[in-house]
Amino acid sequence: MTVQAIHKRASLAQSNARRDAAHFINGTFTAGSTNRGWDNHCPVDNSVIGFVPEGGKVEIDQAVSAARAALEGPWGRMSVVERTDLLGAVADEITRRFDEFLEAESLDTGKPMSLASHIDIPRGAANFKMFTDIAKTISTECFQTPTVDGTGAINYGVRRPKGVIAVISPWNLPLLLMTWKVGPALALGNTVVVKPSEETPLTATLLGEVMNKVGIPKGVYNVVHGFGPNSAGEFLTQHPDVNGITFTGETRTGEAIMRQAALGLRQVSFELGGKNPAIVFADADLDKAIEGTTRSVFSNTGQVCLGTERIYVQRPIFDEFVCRLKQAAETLRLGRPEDPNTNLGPLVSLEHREKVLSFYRKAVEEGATVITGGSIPEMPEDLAAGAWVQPTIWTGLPDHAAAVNEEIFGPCCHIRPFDTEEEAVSVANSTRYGLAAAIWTESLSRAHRVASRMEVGICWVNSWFLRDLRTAFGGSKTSGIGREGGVHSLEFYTELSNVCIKL
Ligand code: NAD
Ligand code: 6OD
Repeated sequence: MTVQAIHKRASLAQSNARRDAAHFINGTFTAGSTNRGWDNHCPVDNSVIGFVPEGGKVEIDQAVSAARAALEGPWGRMSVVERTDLLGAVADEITRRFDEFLEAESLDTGKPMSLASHIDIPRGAANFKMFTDIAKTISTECFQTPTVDGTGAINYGVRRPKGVIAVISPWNLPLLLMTWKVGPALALGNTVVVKPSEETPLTATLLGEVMNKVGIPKGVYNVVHGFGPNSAGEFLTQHPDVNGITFTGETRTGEAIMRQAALGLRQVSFELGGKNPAIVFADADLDKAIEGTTRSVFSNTGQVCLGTERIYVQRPIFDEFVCRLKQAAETLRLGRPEDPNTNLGPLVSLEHREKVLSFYRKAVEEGATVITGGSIPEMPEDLAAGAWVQPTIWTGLPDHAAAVNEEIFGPCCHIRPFDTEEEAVSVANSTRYGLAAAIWTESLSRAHRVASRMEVGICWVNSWFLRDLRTAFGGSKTSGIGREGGVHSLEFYTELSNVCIKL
């Protein structure tokens, strides 16, 4: 969809169609049996956009049984070519229904359509396409083994699907992050039960229609809505017939899920929180550093796990950097998702805004100088009830301040000067998180040197969120367990067995 087409669209608020969500179990949409659920609010204006049923133990049992049966039925018997052809069709169908996915994602999250149409929805399709290519080219190791009788043996590896995979996904990039798990899981022959975030149920539900349309067998892709503790999330991750749990979300939730996964010793793959640094050296191309850092701090209203919340700038360019990032932040336009001039949507919910604002208050209590922002912006009357917050920049906080150490997940950052490369590396690495970092320098030697010392899963140099889906993706320290992406996804989504044949 072009930006012009987006511009012509009727405003989301004017489209009164309700978007009720439903569970998708064994190829059928259902409201389930609990008679419980919640209203789904659009964070743009807090309007109710539909109802979401809450799944309980019954729905989780049904979904896991359907996933198990599909594994042992037609899906399990398909050749890799048949399977990946179907998943290629899923990608094509997402692209064909691009506008519906775009509208659903914007309704749930409030994010600008210009952003979702470049990132979220195309990646939803690409996540299926890329892993179909990987699945078709899997190779395993082979050894010729000497034996005492001289005849020898051959050892070779066989990869089998892991089984029924529980996918627990967050709200910030709902379709992108859910398909980032579902794509490889299905391409490698598994079946899935997805528990999307309670904040963003719509695109996971819509994907059920796509699965049926292209002929994915019943039970391969299941969705059960609900919350985490004592709800669908906990019931799913504790279910004894789930073979693996892949989760993206907060580190603390990861700890809870790990305890749940310990029952029956199920394997986990975790992509968790971050408190990502950017280091800007005095030799950086400042135009590029400002452009890239504006994106890495404020994109998706700061709700990107890879986003920058700490910026370290070498002293000679510190004042100029602060001044120029302030200017960039103040030119961002908050507004409706369908307005092509909007760069910044609301936060995902009023509840999340309260968390972000609590950090805004705390930063001031801890001694921050507020360079820009710091509170709730004035919005037109029709948007005033939405979860809007000002893009915010601080300086002057001590290294131990909460706003410098805890993940805020909002459009905000702290900028601190440094003098030497050694100091920059040390402060950048000084948190319990280790997800991503960005380095801005024109020195190739420095780029290599510093990148190799960053305690993170991904380090960008002179860029940010430049993704090649074949590369390893994940976090170190408390930012994750395991790596996914490209062939690395084989580690979690398949079981590797060794066959030893005596000749
Ligand atoms: P969250 O941890 O609150 O929720 C994520 C999912 O877990 C939701 O579906 C939720 O219902 C479910 N859940 C919560 N408690 C559960 C439990 N006890 N058992 C089972 N499921 C449970 O995260 P969020 O607020 O939706 O997302 C924001 C967080 O996600 C941030 O911390 C962000 O950094 C992180 N994140 C990380 C990555 C990454 O790749 N590392 C990507 C995106 C988001
Ligand atoms: O690009 C990806 O594959 C990915 N998992 C991005 C995560 C972004 C976090 O918000």
